[in-house]
Amino acid sequence: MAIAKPIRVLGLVAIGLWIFFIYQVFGPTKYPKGPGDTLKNMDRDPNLDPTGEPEGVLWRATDGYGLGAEGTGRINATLLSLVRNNEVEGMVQAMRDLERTWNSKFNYPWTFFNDVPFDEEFKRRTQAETKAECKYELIPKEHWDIPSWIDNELFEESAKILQENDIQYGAMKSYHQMCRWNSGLFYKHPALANTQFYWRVEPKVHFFCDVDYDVFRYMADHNKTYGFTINLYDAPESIPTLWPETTKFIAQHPEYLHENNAMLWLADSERRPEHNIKANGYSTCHFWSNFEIADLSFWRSQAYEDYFNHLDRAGGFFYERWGDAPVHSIALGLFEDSSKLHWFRDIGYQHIPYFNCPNSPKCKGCQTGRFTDGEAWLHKEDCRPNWFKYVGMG
Ligand SMILES: Nc1nc2c(ncn2[C@@H]2O[C@H](COP(=O)(O)OP(=O)(O)OP(=O)(O)O)[C@@H](O)[C@H]2O)c(=O)[nH]1
Ligand SMILES: [Mg+2]
Repeated sequence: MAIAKPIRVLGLVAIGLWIFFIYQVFGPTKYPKGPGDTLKNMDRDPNLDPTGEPEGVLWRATDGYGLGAEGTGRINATLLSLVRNNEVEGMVQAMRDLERTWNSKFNYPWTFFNDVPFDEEFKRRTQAETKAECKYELIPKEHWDIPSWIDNELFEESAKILQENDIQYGAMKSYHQMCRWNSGLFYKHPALANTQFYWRVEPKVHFFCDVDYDVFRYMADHNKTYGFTINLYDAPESIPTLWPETTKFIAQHPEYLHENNAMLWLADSERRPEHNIKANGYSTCHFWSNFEIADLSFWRSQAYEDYFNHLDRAGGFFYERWGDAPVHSIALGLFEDSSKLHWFRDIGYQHIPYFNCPNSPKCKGCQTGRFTDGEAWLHKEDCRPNWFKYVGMG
């Protein structure tokens, strides 16, 4: 029996609507888009503007930075690296860059940390790169070991989920240990007991610009707590419960919130709304901590100690892949005066695949304003525009 045409059309429309309905309910989740989700809306890089030195009195190489007793200008600070013996090549390269552009003028000591003893080759080759003193420190077992309350089976299960979500190094135990140590343990090492400031350096990073003042003195004289170069979005799948744990902590300790905090920066949901939704309220914007110049007193404060212990007990360093970058950044954004956080726009820097490239005749080998030499979509990971929006260029 032939079906009349209008009935056939109606039938087809009904089937189409049904498929559309099923897709809406069971299809991929749709997220709102924000300005940071498209490459069209990338902001002009402020690094294109000429970059000078920071304002104010600066300490120069002529102000007492000779070796040993001649180094009266130096303050209590060190260059600091957590590194493996087999990364000696990359370490030597990073040291060579930083010694050439900065430390050969100021002679700050280097302190190297490792979870196993450094071998003779590592010591010999790194010491050969600097006139300054090098110290080689073993991390105490109790600082590096996976804490007793972490369940190995649950870790293995969680690692599978991280891998399914393409979270880099998600299944690598030592990577989780490294992130935890960098978050809440490095500053407890006895070798740093009398140290106030550090500059963290990773193997294989590059420094491009001559810096002619003592950056540690700059931090001390200008009352800065933390200095950064690059600001990035994190993979929300690596930290789904970091913000919920943080809000629980704040509810228990409202007294730790600084009155001039950067909460608006942390909680932004405009630029990349999807990140905020997936990270349950955190924009995922963080200071990229493979570079950090900071005052250890902040990590040693009661607020940070309590915050780290809370996070550590929650287990996310192992069951998720909480990095020291978001952990440090959230703590700074909540407990510190945001005017004490400084963008070192004048320090040309690269850790693959991102750069901080100032516009200055002091820089070589770094294309002014270049953010990445990788795929174009990587530009979306730049969240400096948010920092500038909520806090300023400080
Ligand atoms: N001693 C030691 N150092 C480690 C270990 N895992 C990582 N590190 C160091 O910790 C720092 C961060 O590790 P990376 O492997 O560079 O991590 P990442 O920067 O997130 O990843 P990449 O993009 O591969 O550089 C580097 O300085 C490493 O040398 C470890 O198991 N032992
Ligand atoms: Mg690295």
